[in-house]
Amino acid sequence: MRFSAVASALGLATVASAQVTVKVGATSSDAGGIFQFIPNSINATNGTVVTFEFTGVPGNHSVTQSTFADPCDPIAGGFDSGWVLIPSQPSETPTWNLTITDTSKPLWFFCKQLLPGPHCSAGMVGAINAPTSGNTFESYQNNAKNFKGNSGQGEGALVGIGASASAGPGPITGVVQAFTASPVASSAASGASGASGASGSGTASSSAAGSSGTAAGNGAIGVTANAFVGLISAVLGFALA
Ligand SMILES: *[C@@H]1O[C@H](CO)[C@@H](O)[C@H](O)[C@H]1NC(C)=O
Ligand SMILES: *[C@@H]1O[C@H](CO)[C@@H](O)[C@H](O)[C@H]1NC(C)=O
Ligand SMILES: *[C@@H]1O[C@H](CO)[C@@H](O)[C@H](O)[C@H]1NC(C)=O
Ligand SMILES: *[C@@H]1O[C@H](CO)[C@@H](O)[C@H](O)[C@H]1NC(C)=O
Ligand SMILES: [Cu+2]
Repeated sequence: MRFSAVASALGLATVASAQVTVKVGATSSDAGGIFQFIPNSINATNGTVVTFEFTGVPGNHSVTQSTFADPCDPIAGGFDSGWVLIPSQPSETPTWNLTITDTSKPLWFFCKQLLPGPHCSAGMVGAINAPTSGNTFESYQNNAKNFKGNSGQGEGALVGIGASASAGPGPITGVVQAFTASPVASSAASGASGASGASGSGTASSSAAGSSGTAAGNGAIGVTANAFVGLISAVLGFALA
């Protein structure tokens, strides 16, 4: 008796929760290129778990909460997966599970990676429960593409506004590395280290990326015009500082 009561309670809990998958990053041979979330606009109910799959290989992406008006800067109190570097095909694709807790407002997110140019300005943004008129996903993405300079690199947390995670991305094993602090954005020197990262010599990649580090660098060099412009302005910003 007790057993079946527990079983039906579990059964209810399972039925009540839904799951949606969003891919983080693609490859240069995929339609739309490297810098995208697929799908990039979804609707979800309270309790839905959005499973972000870090499928971009090579890739070095994040899922970071922002606002409609300021698409490429982290929102204070927002969620943030941190970066997940995948220089070559991992044995297991890392995921990050974000549970939706408030559907009363749209949730906006972007990739805060600056190497080889800001991914956000290349259009790597996504939305959950975006309206179909007014502040639409398409307007948000256009704002992102028009964003000049570098995306904000502030650190978010697992718990965001309207959605939260109970753990970071995982598994982080083998070739995969996770970064939760930004080595490139704390000062004007960010332009310089961004440039060296873009040339495929990113220092933080160390041994795990060593054998396959060139793959990571080169893959990332599938630079879009936008990303390249971003990189150049980063370097210029440094030179003028
Ligand atoms: C989801 O939960 C939030 C509060 O946590 C509430 O404001 C919102 O109305 C809920 N949405 C639905 C569709 O029940
Ligand atoms: C998604 O949610 C928004 C906001 O509630 C709504 O306007 C839109 O029609 C929904 N889209 C789909 C495909 O259900
Ligand atoms: C995310 O959820 C999926 C499905 O439940 C699970 O297989 C996966 O291990 C979870 N990922 C993490 C990092 O907990
Ligand atoms: C991955 O991103 C982190 C954070 O921006 C950076 O420190 C690191 O150098 C990057 N690694 C590669 C190989 O691009
Ligand atoms: Cu990215």
